[in-house]
Amino acid sequence: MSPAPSPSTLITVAPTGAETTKADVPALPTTLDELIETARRCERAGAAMVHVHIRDDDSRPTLELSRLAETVAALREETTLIVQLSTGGSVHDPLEQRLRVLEAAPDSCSLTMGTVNFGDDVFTNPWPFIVELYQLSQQAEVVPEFELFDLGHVTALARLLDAYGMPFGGRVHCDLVMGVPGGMPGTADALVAAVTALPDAVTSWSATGIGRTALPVALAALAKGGHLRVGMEDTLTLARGVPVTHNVELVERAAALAGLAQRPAMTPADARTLLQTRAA
Ligand code: KMH
Ligand code: ZN
Repeated sequence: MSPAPSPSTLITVAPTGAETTKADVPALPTTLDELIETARRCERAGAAMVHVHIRDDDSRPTLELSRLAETVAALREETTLIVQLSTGGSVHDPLEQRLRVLEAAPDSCSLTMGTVNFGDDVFTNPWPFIVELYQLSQQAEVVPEFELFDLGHVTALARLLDAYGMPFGGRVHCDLVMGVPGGMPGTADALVAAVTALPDAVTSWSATGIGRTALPVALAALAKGGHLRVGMEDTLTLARGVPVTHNVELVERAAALAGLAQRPAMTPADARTLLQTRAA
């Protein structure tokens, strides 16, 4: 069962990710200054939440806690966006470090509902890790966004909620991550199948399509009443041979599509109400 369509669209921007190198894509925001500049522009263009991966001084993915805390503080200072830290990190990050991300006190955290092949790598999310991370999020009053890369992850979400109760805030928000080589395809058919299978407890969902599945997934999500996640973590071209030069281009396109669907971009304040994040 899917929740009723909301009258406006939550746009999440995922500006950096952990997979693309700065050397390959210089437009990727990897420093704190670049991230803040990106977040501010994306907020003005219609984003309400930012999904954050950070990099070290050599632009390599890191989960260093002091840097994460500094990033959360800077984003809070400079924007009103909901700050969501990735607990997925990179495929090379140890589970113990991924569990500690919540110590940086974000508003929200990603929480992937199962292991998935990830191109040539494996994105590891064993059940005991999922349970521990979920319970930590409940204790820390951090709202999880359940990342669903495959139909089996939808079933795992139902199992988690049945066994361990509702998230902090009492809402259940998830994100369909589609088109990862190894996960569900980025097609309208797959999106409908996943949305139809969502547990009744789900109160809102978004979708993101990797690479060239970005547009079909966004259009299908809007048609089904869902929200959108866009950004250079997921998509590096606007069209064949047309590189994204700034994350704001993807947010502007998402906001335009949401407007056409007559479900305009949601403000960060409305998104906080939707997700019931902890009061500042
Ligand atoms: N970088 C991927 C291995 C998340 O942020 O939680 C995992 C990922 C999901 O990006
Ligand atoms: Zn991520």
